[in-house]
Amino acid sequence: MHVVLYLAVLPILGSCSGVQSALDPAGEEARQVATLFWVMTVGSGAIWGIVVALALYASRRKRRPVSEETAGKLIFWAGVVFPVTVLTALLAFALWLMPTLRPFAFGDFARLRVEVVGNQFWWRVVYHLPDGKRVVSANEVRLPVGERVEFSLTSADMIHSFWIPALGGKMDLIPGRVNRLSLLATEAGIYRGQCAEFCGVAHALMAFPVFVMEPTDFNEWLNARTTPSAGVEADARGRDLFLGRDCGTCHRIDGTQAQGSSGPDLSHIGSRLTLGAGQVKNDPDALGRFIAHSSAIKPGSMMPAYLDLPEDDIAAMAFWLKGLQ
Ligand code: HEC
Ligand SMILES: [Cu+2]
Repeated sequence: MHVVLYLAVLPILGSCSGVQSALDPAGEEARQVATLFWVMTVGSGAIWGIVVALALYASRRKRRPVSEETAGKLIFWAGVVFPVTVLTALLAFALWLMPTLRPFAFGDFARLRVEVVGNQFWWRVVYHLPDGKRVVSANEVRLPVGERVEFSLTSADMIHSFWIPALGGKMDLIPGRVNRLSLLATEAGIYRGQCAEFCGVAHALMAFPVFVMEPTDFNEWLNARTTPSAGVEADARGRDLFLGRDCGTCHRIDGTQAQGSSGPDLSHIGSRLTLGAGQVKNDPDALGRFIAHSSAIKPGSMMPAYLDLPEDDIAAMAFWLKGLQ
């Protein structure tokens, strides 16, 4: 019996920690959500325990009729005063937690604005620096630890939802509208975000890694992305193949004539952790497989297959792309 119970709670406990857990907060907003969760859980558990204990007591004690006056008092205190007090206190507590979850006075304290555009089934991520420069990336989010960051969220097609459970609550990305979210990451590390609104077949496969970095590392990373990757000039064959096909109609690579925007920006693709919005580890082999037939890795992917390309052409392209660090 104990073994069965243990096995039953394991998966539940397993989700309490890890890279995508709201109960393992690594940010200011997520910590507040977790606090609210624990207060609600412990509070409702305690009330449930008291009610069950009273019910057991009432069903076991010797039956004696209760006077009308006692019954009236019981209903007044336990049925009216108690719930009203508890619910009012909980509401006040939840409202008190809310203002910091809501976007207000962004300009005052957010140095960095990150624009996220949801696409079927990937994320465009644009960093707007204080000096007006823009850095375009995709499918991963990098943030400095200890600094408040403003997100502006919108969508190119369906309603998506931007959610990094370890850092804060979720917020919808709605076509034609910009939603704002403010997050303060407090612990460096690698976390995971996920689309949290059904947006089509590959909705569940629309994730992204989140890197919370030391501010100096973050600035270094960002600066390196304001210029084309050093790898752009390397390996003429892979580069010629990429530019010779139609890849550039959908993808942009800084420093080349590939300037498409209906697919993820590939300017520094080689340095990204994953491919296909968090689906597979980014290595030359996976890159080749993704180029040849992305929907074999990610069913529903909106990128056409290139099954006609010879294997060594694909390998050359993958090699060149991996070099775009
Ligand atoms: C019709 C537009 C289109 C064309 C043409 C196209 N792609 Fe894509 N590509 C996409 C889309 C859309 C995605 C995102 C797929 C997803 O993850 O859902 C993508 C994803 C990728 C990725 C993974 C990027 C990431 O961050 O995960 C690579 C690499 C890639 N394409 C390479 C190529 C190459 C090489 C070619 C040419 C041989 C090419 N693509 C042609 C639309 C296109
Ligand atoms: Cu989505």
